[in-house]
Amino acid sequence: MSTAGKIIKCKAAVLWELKKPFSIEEVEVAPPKASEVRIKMVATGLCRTDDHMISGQLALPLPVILGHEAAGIVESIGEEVTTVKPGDKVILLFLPQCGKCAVCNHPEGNICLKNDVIVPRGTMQDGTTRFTCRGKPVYHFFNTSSFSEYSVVDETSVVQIDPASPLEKVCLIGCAFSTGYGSAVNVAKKTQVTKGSTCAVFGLGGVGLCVVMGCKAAGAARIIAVDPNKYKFAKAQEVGATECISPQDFKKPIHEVVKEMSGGGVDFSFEVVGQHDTIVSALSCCHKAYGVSVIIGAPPSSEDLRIDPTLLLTGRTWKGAIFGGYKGKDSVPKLVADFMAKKFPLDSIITHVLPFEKINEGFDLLRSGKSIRTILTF
Ligand code: COD
Ligand code: ZN
Ligand code: ZN
Repeated sequence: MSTAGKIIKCKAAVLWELKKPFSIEEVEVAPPKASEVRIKMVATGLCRTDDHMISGQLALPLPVILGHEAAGIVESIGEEVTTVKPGDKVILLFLPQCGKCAVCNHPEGNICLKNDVIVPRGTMQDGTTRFTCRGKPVYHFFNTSSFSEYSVVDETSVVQIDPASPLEKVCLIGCAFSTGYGSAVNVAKKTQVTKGSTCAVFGLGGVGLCVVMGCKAAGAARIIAVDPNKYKFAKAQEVGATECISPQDFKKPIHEVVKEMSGGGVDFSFEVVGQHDTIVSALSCCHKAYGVSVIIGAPPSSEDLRIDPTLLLTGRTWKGAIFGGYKGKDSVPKLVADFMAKKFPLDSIITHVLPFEKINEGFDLLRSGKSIRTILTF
């Protein structure tokens, strides 16, 4: 019996309070409105950004259904939707591409003005939610909310992909892969990692390892990987790091160590931790005359960062990127095609696969540093 046009009752992981475990609840998921799409979730990754939301590091309305790195199958669509249809395999886009705003119409940049990432409202474009639990509205997250068996997203936040693709792997193209890899190969054409260059990557989580992959794909000769958790080193080497160092093994500041290792500073550095000290270390360790440093992590929203302007005055370039600078609707299907053509691996960063109900266990693994990416399957 078709569920189109009807409320679907299903299981979702609801966050009622900050710093508390998710509670698996029955939720009601309303049918999609005119420009919306309801998706049956198949697989979702657990990203540190979800954890930042649980800890309150980034502000968000509650109760909420988190999750932003996911793939699924379209269950039903609103009457104005033209780019996906029921039965399509899709990836959810936490950065939408409306195709109409100033950013979407500019060749550079991907922060579509319809995004719900920079200052999350937790609602659909019309200001309402499609989730209800125990009679209360539940907020959306990044317009994706993949920690639910069904979710409703705007058409701009979903894209069709190759029907042959394995959703339990390509869900990573919904965040970790694109965010990391794109930061190396895509963030501003002029400063793309160049052949033979030396790179430094701070933070070897799921996203940082994909930065390493991107540096390697772009032809970097040396990739210096930095993380205090040495368990991450084997994976980093597997995906292309040439040297792995822990800040805890040195008395002097880590940026000095990296500068010495690279004969005066690296060509490109990447911050994939989300802390002020590592943002400054990454900037400081790139070459003072021509180094480029890319911020990928976001520190707590309420804190400003102070730096010595001389760091930039001498010629460094300082950049940032969300989702690797990719415009999602245009790029994600191509990245999936590249994965299907075996141009990059995703298996290397998947350390755990768990059923959806074990979501709290999955986050415990992430917090204890024992996992890289855990995939939840529905
Ligand atoms: N130096 C080097 N590495 C460190 C340090 C340090 N001082 N401290 C911790 N680390 C390492 C950890 O050991 C860990 O291996 C790694 O940093 C971080 O990895 P994860 O698995 O916790 O995180 P990821 O890879 O899932 O995500 C990293 C982000 C930086 C993307 C995330 O934390 C973040 O800041 N997100 C906000 C930005 C955003 O919203 N992006 C869009 C969606 S992801
Ligand atoms: Zn993410
Ligand atoms: Zn737009």
